[in-house]
Amino acid sequence: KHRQQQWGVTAPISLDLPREHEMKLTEDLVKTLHDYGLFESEKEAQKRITVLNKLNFMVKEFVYRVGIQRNLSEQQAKSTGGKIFTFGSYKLGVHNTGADIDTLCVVPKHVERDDFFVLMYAMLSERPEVTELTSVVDAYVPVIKMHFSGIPIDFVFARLSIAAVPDDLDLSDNNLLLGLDERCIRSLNGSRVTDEILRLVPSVPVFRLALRTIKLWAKKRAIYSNIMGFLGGVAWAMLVARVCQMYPNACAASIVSRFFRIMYQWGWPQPILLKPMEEGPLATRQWNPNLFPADKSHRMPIITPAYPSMCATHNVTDSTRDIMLHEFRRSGEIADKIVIGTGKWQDLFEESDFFQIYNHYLQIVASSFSAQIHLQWSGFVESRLRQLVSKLELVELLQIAHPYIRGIEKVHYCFPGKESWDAAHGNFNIADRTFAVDTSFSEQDHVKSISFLSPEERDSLRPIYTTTFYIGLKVEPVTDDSPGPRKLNLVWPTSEFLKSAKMWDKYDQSTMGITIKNLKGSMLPDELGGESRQLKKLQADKMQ
Ligand code: 3AT
Ligand code: MN
Ligand code: MN
Repeated sequence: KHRQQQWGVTAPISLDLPREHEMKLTEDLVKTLHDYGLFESEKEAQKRITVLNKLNFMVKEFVYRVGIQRNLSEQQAKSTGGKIFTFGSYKLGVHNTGADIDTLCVVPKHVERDDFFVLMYAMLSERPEVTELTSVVDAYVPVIKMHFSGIPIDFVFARLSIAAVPDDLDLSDNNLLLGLDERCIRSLNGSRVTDEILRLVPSVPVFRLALRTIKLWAKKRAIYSNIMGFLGGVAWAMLVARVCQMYPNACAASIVSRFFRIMYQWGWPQPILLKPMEEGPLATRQWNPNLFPADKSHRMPIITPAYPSMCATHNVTDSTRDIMLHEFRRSGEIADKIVIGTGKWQDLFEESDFFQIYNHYLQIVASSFSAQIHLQWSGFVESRLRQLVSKLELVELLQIAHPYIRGIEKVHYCFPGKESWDAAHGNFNIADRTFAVDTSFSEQDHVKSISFLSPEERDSLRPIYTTTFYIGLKVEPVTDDSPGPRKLNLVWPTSEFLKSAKMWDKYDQSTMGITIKNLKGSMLPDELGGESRQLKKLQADKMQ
């Protein structure tokens, strides 16, 4: 039976039901995703449910205890409720094994934000199941982070202006947002957006399978990262949801195979909307390119469906858009081959060759003298890289500035003095005392393994933490119109970037460092491809 309803802002492109070979392709796709180890075990799934039940119970206890503190009667305090909601990949039903559960704590008006970060935090710290408990109170969306029975949890908070939070509370009512703190609105909207996406797709199981595929693809192709100017989880979810709306009866294989061409041919910067934008009760502004110049500058606007609607992709730059369009086109061709049977799903998940394709890279190293400082400092530098990319885009003859989606984290054990200073400035030739940062290894394990030094020498070693980011530089090809030498002038963007990084209010030059170098591709560290590039070149030379 055909679904007659219109999903989204236009009529569907096709109401066709899946053909037999499309069903077969979908089966193959499921098998392939299993081969990549994407799905969690039944046991882990069960554990997540247990953990969420415990958290929900703790939230009620928390609301009750604050109620008693605020002089509510026993009876009143008990009846004020409180509950948790989930959002993110777990709620969408597309989480991989080991993924976090993004969890929202919703409380009635007598509970303050501080109570969450003090009393709830204390209650969690008393639980034997809770490890790695930290809080980030001053973030854009403040959060308590922890592992609960080994499951990573991001715990955010929203206080409503109602006296009680009943178990059947529905967060979709826009009026719930009235009179709330900005941070509470942002926290609520994580959950409201996820709920809306699920409500706006014709078939949730088809959507889930297609989204799992696209997420794996985007990670392999190194274009999954909101912070670096590509798309994050929510934006990819909205793109897949939009294609599902266009083909309400299609199976996952057909959604995936059409996804790439639709996104390549989309008339960007025309926005992707899952439904018409709503008017609402708040004074907060919504995305509107006709009113706000900043919104007009969005290159690939993808608009969240819950009021107040925002653009989830304001970080996209000219370079990252071009890179994504290139990937859409490339993968569209691969998908065609899969559909006609001359390719296989694995071809879609080929690793990005970022470290092979550019002749020049910028290497940005953030360093610190302690792990704790480094977490903040490298996070800050990472959040600033987009600004560097935007400035690079203005350099003459530079066509694309391509940021790699991840920083590479290392710890170096150095002798104090010159060696330490060098390391802090991005010069390490101490490979045998350098380690990739890995949570299963402690500093003690590292130092112990440096067995070629005497115990006294080992005692004097000091760790230097580094995170190294890369930006690939594509120079305009030589043409008749623009012949001649290609010399890029990167002085202005790089010096501006260093200056602005050092303007950070917590910057301290005695414990933190930052450097930028321009590297030839062949000079990349071996583990990133320097070696294989040299091999390739040797082979090429021999052939001639
Ligand atoms: P994973 O399966 O966890 O990798 P996910 O889509 O659940 O994928 P996250 O857990 O990172 O991704 O994020 C879930 C949601 O939390 C997405 C967004 O609504 C919100 N969120 C994440 N990071 C930030 C941030 N830095 N600022 C504001 N909101 C954020
Ligand atoms: Mn998550
Ligand atoms: Mn998270």
